[in-house]
Amino acid sequence: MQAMAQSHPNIALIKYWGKRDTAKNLPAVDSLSLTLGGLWTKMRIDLSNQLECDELIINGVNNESNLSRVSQCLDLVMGKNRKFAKIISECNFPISAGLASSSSSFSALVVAANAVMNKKSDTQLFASQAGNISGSAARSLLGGIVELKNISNTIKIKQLSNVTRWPLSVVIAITDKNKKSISSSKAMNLSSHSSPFYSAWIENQSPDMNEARLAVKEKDFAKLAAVSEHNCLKMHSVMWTTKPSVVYWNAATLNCMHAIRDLQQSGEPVFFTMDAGPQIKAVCLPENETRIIKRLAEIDGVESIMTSSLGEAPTSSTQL
Ligand code: 2P0
Repeated sequence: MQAMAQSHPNIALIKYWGKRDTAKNLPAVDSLSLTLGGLWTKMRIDLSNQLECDELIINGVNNESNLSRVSQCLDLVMGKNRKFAKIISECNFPISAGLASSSSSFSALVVAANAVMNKKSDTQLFASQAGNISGSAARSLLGGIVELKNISNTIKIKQLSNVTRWPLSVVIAITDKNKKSISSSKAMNLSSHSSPFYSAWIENQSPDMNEARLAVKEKDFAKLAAVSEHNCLKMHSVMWTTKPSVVYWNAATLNCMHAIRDLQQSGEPVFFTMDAGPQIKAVCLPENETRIIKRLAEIDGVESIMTSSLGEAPTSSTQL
């Protein structure tokens, strides 16, 4: 039996940083994200009686370092008595570099694993399974603009806007394709124990969520820009004040931020966000995308540019 799934990564505008339950991987705060249609992960699962263990191949290369997390995800969805699987993953963007590859990878894996078991599609269940392995992956189960809420001992996801209601573009300036120095999981765990700003971060998330939700409802770009940049810089302040400090930015990241601020000064509707990595994402309106690409491409240290409109929920197919 074989199943394939394709899923898009998402970037949070109102971020998740820290867990309220590490065993269940439950986030400490609610979050809000954009699903990125231009970026994708394709995941194929082949179940076989011939295999003696799981095998993982990412972009054509055997991958040992992510195998245990992938096997853990398959155990969660399929049960521990499952057959071993060959998992073949393909991604059209750099992985483990702050471009949310775990969100597209684990959402695709959960969808493919359920498909290979012939399980009926269940977005909330799939989101909680994906979230159990990677907090951000839960949000990739829906397209457009997505909210993740903490509900008692689980999470719920909700689409706030579909891909056509409020089309937004994301211009991604890649400033370093290398693997990040510390994983998000490890870094956020350190932050929760050592940053003096961590408690303030948790306490102030709810007003940011309310503001962003309202901005999406009203399609108010300036409102979404202001709260998103504020929330992003607040998360990075928590990272910077972690012991030892977690600094994902490089010089080009900062230069891109200044360039985006200059564009804002000249009246351009654009704003920045950065995750656990040095890449900068500029959110803008589709009609202005070309100008933003041109400006960011001129900056020293920008290695390449990717662009994305909003993307849809994952898709899957099976084969005997
Ligand atoms: C987010 N990030 O909301 C935030 C912003 C990175 C910075 O969710 O520990 O790799 O596996 O649940 O899913 C990092 O994502 O973290 C993350 P884990 P994950 O997108």
